[in-house]
Amino acid sequence: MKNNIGVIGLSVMGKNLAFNFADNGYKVSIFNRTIAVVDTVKREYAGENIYPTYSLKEFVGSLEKPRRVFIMVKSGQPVDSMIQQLLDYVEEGDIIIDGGNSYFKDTTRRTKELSERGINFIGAGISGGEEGARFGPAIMPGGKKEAYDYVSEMFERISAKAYGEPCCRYISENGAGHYVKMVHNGIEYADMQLISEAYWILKNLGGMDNKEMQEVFKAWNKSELESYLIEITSNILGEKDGDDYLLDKILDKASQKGTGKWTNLEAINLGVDISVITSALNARFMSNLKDERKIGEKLFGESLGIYNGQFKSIDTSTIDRELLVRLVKNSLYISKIVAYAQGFKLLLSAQKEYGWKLNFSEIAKIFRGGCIIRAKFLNDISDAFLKDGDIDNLIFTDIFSEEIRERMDDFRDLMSRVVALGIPANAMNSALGYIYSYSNGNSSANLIQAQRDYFGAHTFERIDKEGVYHNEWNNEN
Ligand code: NBP
Repeated sequence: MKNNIGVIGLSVMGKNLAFNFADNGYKVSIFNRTIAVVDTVKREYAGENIYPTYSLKEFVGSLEKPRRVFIMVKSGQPVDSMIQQLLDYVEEGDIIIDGGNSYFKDTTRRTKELSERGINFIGAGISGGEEGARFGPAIMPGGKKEAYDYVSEMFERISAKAYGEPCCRYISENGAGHYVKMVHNGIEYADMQLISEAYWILKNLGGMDNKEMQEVFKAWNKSELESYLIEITSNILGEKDGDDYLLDKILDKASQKGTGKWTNLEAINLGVDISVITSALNARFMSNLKDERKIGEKLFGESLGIYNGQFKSIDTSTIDRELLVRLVKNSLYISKIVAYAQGFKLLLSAQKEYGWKLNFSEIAKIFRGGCIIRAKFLNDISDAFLKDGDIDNLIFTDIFSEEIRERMDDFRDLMSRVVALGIPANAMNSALGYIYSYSNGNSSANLIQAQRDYFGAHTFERIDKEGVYHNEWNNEN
């Protein structure tokens, strides 16, 4: 009897996905470029459904038709190389799935190239890291719907479940699945940055210690902010290293693997404002300039009352902590709404640009389990898109416009305090600026248009009459 699916690439993700398929009753062939890994992985699995193979020919030959080949190798050239080698063995109608973090344009190209040979290709964004792969990831599959139908049952079975539903839904054609995963990662950057800004404000403006902040985060995790990232933050705040807190000993330089960069470059390409996500990426860049920040502190810190990284000008004993916690909570929640709204806005533009048909309500549902950004309020996002499917922006929906209006005074109050005191909270400030920009039908862009016409005769439209105009500007004014 042949096996149901084959997994190539047995590093962290591939190995755990293979085990997950096996746990769910599927017979899984496994293969890896470095052959020695195959037996090591086989030995790691206690059950029976894992079948080692030692050549691609043996691997492909071991699969039932149409064959399902799941590639989980390093993204980029290794994926192309593996597909190229597989072409010697796979046949028309077989399905190749790339579950890595591939760039969506590569996925679109691969889909086209393989479809010309009669091979089905599915680009599946997979989220949840090692734990997710092993016990239930969120899966965002893109490609031909008919091809997805061959794997849908298996994918849904191995995926995370949230509120009884699988965190796996067909996304749309070609690179759409990897695109949604890319936007997910951008939102993840924003979510993490916003939480770290909330922590920084509570610590420096509120003078709260880690234990006190842990209690705050615990309480928030029972509110509309309930989410995986809030939960782990509360655990992190309580983690001890000897007599001290481990968090206080961790160097403040944030790393990245570059997935947030793609989201930002794509937003620039499509002309979409994702300022909160961009601020989060910038904050990671800035965090790495530790030595330069120390130089800056010597030059500018004194005027803000900052000495040795401490805000000496802030008298935390006079702060109403209960009020502060409320202000930070409401600011964090609005900022979070804006970050997700910006991510979905990018998806909205992408759907027009690339001809996809995206179901935003269903995408929000996928994110509810398995993913790093899993959060209770994704239920509201899903409902909001279900109710207002054609809305231009998530912040315009009844649910979220109301949530924002209710909290806006607190958000403005907090941001005015942190700006005055010199506490950097650039992602939150970007969220506030985004709402401000949306809060006024008028803007200063009339002056931009005048300047462009002045130096480049780029023309402008008028508000008092139709048409396109150029003015002979008077240099002597
Ligand atoms: P890695 O991204 O570290 O890739 C290692 C695997 O790729 C090994 O099996 C390796 O084989 C294979 N490989 C390489 Br490298 N070059 C190859 C080539 N030219 N031909 C064939 N195989 C090649 O593994 P990972 O961390 O498991 O991630 C797999 C994919 O999943 C990546 O795209 C990653 O971005 C994505 N992802 C990872 C996570 C996570 O938390 N790690 C989460 C979500 C998505 P070898 O053993 O012979 O070197």
